[in-house]
Amino acid sequence: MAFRISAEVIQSHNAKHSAALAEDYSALGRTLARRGIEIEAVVRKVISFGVAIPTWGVGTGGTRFARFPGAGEPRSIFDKIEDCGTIHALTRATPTISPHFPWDKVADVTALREAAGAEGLGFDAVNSNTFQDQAGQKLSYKFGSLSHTSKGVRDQAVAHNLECIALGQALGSKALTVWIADGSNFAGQSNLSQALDRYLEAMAEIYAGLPDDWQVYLEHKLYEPAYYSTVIADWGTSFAAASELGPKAKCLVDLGHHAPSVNIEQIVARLIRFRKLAGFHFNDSKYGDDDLDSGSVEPFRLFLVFNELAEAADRKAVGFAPSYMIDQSHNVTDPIESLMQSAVELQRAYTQSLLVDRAALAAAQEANDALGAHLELKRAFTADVAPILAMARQRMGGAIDPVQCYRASNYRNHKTSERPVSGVVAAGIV
Ligand code: PSV
Ligand code: MN
Repeated sequence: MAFRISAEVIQSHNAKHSAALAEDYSALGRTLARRGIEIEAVVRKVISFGVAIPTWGVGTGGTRFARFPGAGEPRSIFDKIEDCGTIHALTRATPTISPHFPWDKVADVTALREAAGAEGLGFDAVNSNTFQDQAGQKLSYKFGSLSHTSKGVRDQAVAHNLECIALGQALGSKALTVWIADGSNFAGQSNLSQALDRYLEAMAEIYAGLPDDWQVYLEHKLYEPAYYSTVIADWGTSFAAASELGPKAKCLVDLGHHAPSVNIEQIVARLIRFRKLAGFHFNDSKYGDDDLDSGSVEPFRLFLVFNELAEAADRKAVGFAPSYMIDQSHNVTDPIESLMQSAVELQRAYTQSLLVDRAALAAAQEANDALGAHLELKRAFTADVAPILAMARQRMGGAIDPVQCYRASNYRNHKTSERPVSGVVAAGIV
């Protein structure tokens, strides 16, 4: 019988913290009430906030230099689902998972759906992978996939994406995320125009295979593994491609996929304006696509992104329904702890964005009161909303302090004995 962190364990953890939480919560409630904010309304919104866990995130990631696996790592998609279930049980903020094919491919897709269902999890966007060659694969992606010069390779990549849609349908997913590693490493290596033409032609075939109620998310990335040019390098190319493909194609923003110092929140605002914001791959970074834990380096930038989202939600922007997913590489931490904390950080930024006084901000902006407008944002960002997050978790049956409860449960030690090292661990961050 697989070890689980039971509801009783979570409840006895909460019992130790609930009195202090009640005190902090009512103090915060009074502070917010003075600002005209009803704390209960905020908690209700936090309860409805969810972010998808990437199945590849629960295994230890790595760099191209090394991977240092931890004990008790998931050995299969079923182990991964179990870990995702644990994350959700403790945080109550991660009700869906985002699978990656063929990493997560199994013969019996129904078993996968049932395993997730048993953990109370649904499926968010499915991700295709044409950035690696798989065992037994006929043609290589070494020089690209959807934009490859060879029609045979492009056809193979299209077929894989169509298969991902079919798998996703069986799982109850409603979107396909396409990130390609296509690009070039030498000036002159690739015809920049033709590579995009070929990508668009191949993507049109994938688009044609989308069920009526599906969307395709185009994920751009500035560099890596191609270091001179990337076919879908930026949000501009992504936006143009999504526009040409049609209304079911939208642009996914992975926070790490931009040039340093790029104003990501402004990109988000633009995509909302043009009804092309698909959603996010959340992570944080200092230098590039570092894939660090969400909110761990630049929480203010994360807040500014959520501020744009809250503003759009507030004015009921047409076509605004972004998907929230995490995409991180956990190299030196227990991935479960990192993912729980990341979900909490995302909830925190979301909650802070709800505290912005939109009318006061608009008035300051209209009056060209630059500092006054900025202070409206800072007031919301500097609020300690931890009691709101903890209260939301407690009400949903989660842990007041997820990491503390997880550590006390010895989950990882239990999994270490249950999951003897097989030599195969499917992680994989590119
Ligand atoms: C590429 O860097 C990326 O962000 C894409 O979303 C991939 O699917 C994911 O990382 C995992 O390699
Ligand atoms: Mn990503």
